[in-house]
Amino acid sequence: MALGKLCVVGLGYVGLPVAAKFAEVGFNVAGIDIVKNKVTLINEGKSPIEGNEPDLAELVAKVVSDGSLRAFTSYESVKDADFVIIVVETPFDNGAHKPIYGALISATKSVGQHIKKGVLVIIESTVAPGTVKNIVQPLLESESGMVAGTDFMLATAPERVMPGKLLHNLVHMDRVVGGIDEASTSKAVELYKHIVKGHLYPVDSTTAEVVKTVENAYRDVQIAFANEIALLCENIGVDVWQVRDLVNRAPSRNMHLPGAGVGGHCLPKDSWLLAFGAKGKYKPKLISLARDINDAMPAHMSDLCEEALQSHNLRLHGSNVTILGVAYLENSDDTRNSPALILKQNLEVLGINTTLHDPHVKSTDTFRVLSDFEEAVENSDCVAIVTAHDEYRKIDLDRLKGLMRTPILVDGRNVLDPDECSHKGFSFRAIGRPIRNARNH
Ligand code: SAJ
Repeated sequence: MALGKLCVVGLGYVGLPVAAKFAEVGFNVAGIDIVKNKVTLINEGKSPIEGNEPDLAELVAKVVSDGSLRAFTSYESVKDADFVIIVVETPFDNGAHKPIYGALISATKSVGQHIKKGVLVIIESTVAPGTVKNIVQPLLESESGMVAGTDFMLATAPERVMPGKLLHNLVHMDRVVGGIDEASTSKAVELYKHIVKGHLYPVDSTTAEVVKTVENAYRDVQIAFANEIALLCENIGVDVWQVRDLVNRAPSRNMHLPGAGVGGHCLPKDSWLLAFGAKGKYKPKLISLARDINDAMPAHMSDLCEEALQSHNLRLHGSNVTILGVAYLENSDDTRNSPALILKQNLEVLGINTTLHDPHVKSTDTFRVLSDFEEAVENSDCVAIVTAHDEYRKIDLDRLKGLMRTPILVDGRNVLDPDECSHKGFSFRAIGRPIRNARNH
């Protein structure tokens, strides 16, 4: 006898693992997604999620073959669901300074039109504080004609996934669960106990929304601090990595990693979602400045490339720069808010020819990515490392120098050893490190 009927709306890198996990423990799960070929693939027992996700493909195959997970494009299955989890994308429109809730609103409306009395609806998407109470609840009530808290329950349980650890984080991370009332909160905690081994913290829905966005705003500010220190170190002429190592030996210091930029599906938007929740009554200074500092790092990489090319008396126009790493995170294929694509734009505005390389990312209709390293660096005047893929830690510098037209390296992720690069005859630039020219090595 199934533990109950559960729907998951949105079968992405969060929704599919959630659906598979609930199916594995004994729920009868219906996944819903608007993308037809994703639904088809899942019903064939295959995971549409690329990249290295331990155990996910096997789990999807297992629960589809034993019939506990089925995927649909229609919302019909919501009708007899005891639980409905909505986990669709909630990006932020930086121009209009507001969340883009199109997917959330259409999913919520469709769910509202199909839910039965007594259902528990859960929002796992990261949303601005107040969204569950002020947007999701009224929508569900108007579409269903029912009253939240009386006829159905509503909660939010923000996800804490990370590419490469989707299933692991889902099961082991502690989690906040926030209902619109006590009954919703405890029903949601009871549900997640089936799949979460981490601690479940019961709160109200708005507190849960704030916790989620603050935990990422916190990380973004920490990274911005590291980036600002790197820029100071460059201009003072000391090595930020040595500074960071020694600072972090002081008690309760944890300086993060300076780098070529902050990409991904969380950090670039969650600070703005948090700020939006304050409805303009308080405009944050620190977290918005941190966003500006982090968003300026790809441009700083461009400045480093430009200065290095000019130190070799090269005209920028017609120079060739190879960008290593298009994924926003090492050893991942996820290109959301990729700093490399911003760097590419900055360089091309200067008339520089750019080549993208990434061992995990495939070309799309908007950008071409090479997977062959030697092809990507051949005849290059400057190789810029933007993502710390493991492959880039094993570069044969002698071979590289032989393939390049001008021996310039710009390291945005502390992947290379500056002394070795200088010794091998490269001009070397890096975020947070003093300039080294080939001639004075
Ligand atoms: N980055 C730095 N310096 C750092 C850490 C990260 O420049 O010290 C850059 C990364 O290169 C990347 C971006 O920031 O471009 C984001 O990196 P991330 O490690 O935060 O990875 P995300 O974006 O996948 O973050 C997720 C978040 N999880 C959720 O929102 C559910 C975040 O809260 C987690 O802390 C992070 O995973 C994690 O560490 O698991």
